[in-house]
Amino acid sequence: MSNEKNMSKAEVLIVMGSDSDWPIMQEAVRTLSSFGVTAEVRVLSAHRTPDVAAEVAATAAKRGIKVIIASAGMAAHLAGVLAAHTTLPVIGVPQKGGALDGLDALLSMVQMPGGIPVATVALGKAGAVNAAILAVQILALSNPTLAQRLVEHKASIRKKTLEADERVQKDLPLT
Ligand code: RP5
Repeated sequence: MSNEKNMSKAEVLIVMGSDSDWPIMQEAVRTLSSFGVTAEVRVLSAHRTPDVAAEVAATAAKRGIKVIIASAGMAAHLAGVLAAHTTLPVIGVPQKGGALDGLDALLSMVQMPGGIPVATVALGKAGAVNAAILAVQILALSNPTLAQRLVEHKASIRKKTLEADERVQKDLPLT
């Protein structure tokens, strides 16, 4: 199912292999949104809907998409298949779950053969957030407003970490 209201101005396409990946991938949508970046979101599978996945990847650039984020679990071929059908950068988010709890997805995604890269990030929620930030970093190469928001984002993480350090110092020495 496509979300047509988001498709016209979306610069990032998020594809997931199943709607069971959606709770984690919502973190990517939220993170993009915090930078003011709109995403087109699709559930497409390298195995269950291979024809649609290939078509969506092959036509993404023409629709104005600049970065693709692909997430899947188990034998996670989705990011690689999308990358095979586009010259856009593809960021892969491996999902936890299954008998191997994500190790299968991580290796399936990260071990691409030479020539077809997938920029694979961490498993799960951290990966969904980092995929979104990496997508913003790519868009920011030609968008000074986004570049400035990334500077502010880094400053805010720095501030929060320094505050956490201060809180821990107040707890010491432990009795
Ligand atoms: C993958 O298989 C999906 O990306 C999901 O992470 C996993 C399980 O899918 P469901 O069986 O929950 O639909 O293709």
